[in-house]
Amino acid sequence: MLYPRETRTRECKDLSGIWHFQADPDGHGRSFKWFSKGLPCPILMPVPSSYNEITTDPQLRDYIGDVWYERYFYVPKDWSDRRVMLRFGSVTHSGTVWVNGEEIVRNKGGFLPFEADITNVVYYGQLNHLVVCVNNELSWEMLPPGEVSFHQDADGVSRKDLHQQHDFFNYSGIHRPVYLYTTPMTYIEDVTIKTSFEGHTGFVDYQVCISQQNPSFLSDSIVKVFLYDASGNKVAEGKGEIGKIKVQDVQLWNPGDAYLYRMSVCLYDEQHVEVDHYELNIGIRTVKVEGNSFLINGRPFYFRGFGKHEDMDIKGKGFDHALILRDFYLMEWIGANSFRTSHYPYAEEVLDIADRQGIVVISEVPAVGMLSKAVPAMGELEDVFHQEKINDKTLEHHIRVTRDMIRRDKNHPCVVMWSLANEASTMEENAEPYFRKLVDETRKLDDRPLMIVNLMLIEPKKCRVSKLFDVIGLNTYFGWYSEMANLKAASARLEQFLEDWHRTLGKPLMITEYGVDTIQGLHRQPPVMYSEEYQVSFFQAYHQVFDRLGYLKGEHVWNFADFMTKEDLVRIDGNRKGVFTRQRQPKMSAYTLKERWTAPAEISQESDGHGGRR
Ligand code: GCB
Repeated sequence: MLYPRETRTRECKDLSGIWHFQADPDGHGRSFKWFSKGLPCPILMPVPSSYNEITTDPQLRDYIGDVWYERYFYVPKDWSDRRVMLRFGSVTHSGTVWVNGEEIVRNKGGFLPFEADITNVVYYGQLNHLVVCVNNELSWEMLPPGEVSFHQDADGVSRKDLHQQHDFFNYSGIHRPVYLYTTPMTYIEDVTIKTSFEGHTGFVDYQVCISQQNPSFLSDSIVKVFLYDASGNKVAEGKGEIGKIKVQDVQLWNPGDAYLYRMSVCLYDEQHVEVDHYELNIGIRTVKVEGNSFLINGRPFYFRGFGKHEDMDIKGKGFDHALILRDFYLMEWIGANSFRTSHYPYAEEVLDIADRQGIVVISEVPAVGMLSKAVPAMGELEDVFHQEKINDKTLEHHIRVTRDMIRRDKNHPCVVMWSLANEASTMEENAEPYFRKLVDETRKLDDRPLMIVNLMLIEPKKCRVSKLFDVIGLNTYFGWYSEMANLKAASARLEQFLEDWHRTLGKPLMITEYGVDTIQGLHRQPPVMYSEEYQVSFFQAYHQVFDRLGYLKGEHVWNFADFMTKEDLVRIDGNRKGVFTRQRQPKMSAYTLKERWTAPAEISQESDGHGGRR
């Protein structure tokens, strides 16, 4: 799916701003036709943003059910000869959209874009009425899974509760930008590229998909592709809908040293008049798992960085360029070279910046909480892969969101791997056919390595699923959820645990999570749990083990920054495992990581500046 961009033939209007908003606890909206009559008692709400913490209303913070958004917009008169599209970056978790009273699209899944063709629904040169009904309920047939129940309030009113297994707040609303954009009537629908190189020559295999609206036009149309270097010089070109272009003296996209070419795709009619034009940045690089190595451009890569969240004060999961850039500058400052989009695909704009900054990304689908416990490292697990919980419908949805994520992100050089689940109950018998089907379907779509992220409670011999994947992520909390306050015992457990996985699987392993809750400003010497000193000691203890073992492919700390969760005894105003506070200021441990991740002696020769660690 192409990101909406302005080009020579396309225009774009950002509908971000203040919209009308109304919660609908009694479910009146549909029966009273709010989609055509308008919202009866709206308040003001920013878009994009989560709605939960904008007002002071406690009911809205924890609200479960339908809410409605509304605004008016103009479509310029001169757009009447084009195709007009309405695109939502994400609506969490489900959305139904009406324009001028007509339903135009429904979407399920809160972390990927969806769009609708509204060419024939809008009034040109006049005001148009846009209404969106957003629902934040979860079920076992969605990702992340969840369950809605009802309770009676003291005032006798029945309200909905959401039971969720994942550890982040159920922020809801229109989270990412809403765009109105045009394409010509016959248009470039999709572009797919694959890159490679041999010696100093780069190759870009491309495939351009043209809309099927006008078959007679198609037979005579011509596609041309031009590649420009970073200084704007044309370096290569190709002709036809499918082709391979050669780039002499190629400059590769490397972690920490991003080089982007601009690809310009042009569609001409039989008179050689340009009909459509689209542009994207591409990076030429290869990714491969070979034996026990993770190779970028043929050289071993060691992941240093974080599991993150899209999360901030007030806006919740609302898109914010300032916050995104702050995070990238902090990652650069601390010496991180990568992050995982735990636990859902992030806004595509984040990937654009990672492409430009040379930060490596593991993109994850929202498959989190596919197990029976909220704080996963504690307690016994019950089976969830069965008819009443994770079933064929869940799998269908899982495959669909994986496909949508790949369709959106496939051309980003920063994305080097797909993570298909975080901490699923993979020791269950039924988990194996589920993940086998998912992996088979995913491999048909893209050849990037596939990762699964495992729960520390599951022993390697009992995991029925890891064998299907190329890279295994391990989430490890010895010294926090077990071996509490005993880092010696924690190190021993960690070492034993990793050795066990290494021996059993013989596949590349990386630590996808390790961390401890830490209250900024709480200092204790000797270190005690929740103090900044304990977080530092915990990282030091883990790093000694990682370095002693030497075979890990990476270390991703949990978490980049403190983030909001649902309320819980072990969640003090959210999850405090951040190395940075929620306001993006460093805790003590940030300096420990910075020292480790920026120390020149720590960069292995073998990886040639990729940031490898022996
Ligand atoms: C995990 C989960 C993550 C939690 C984290 C924690 O294993 O993957 O979503 O936030 O543990 O802090 O408990």
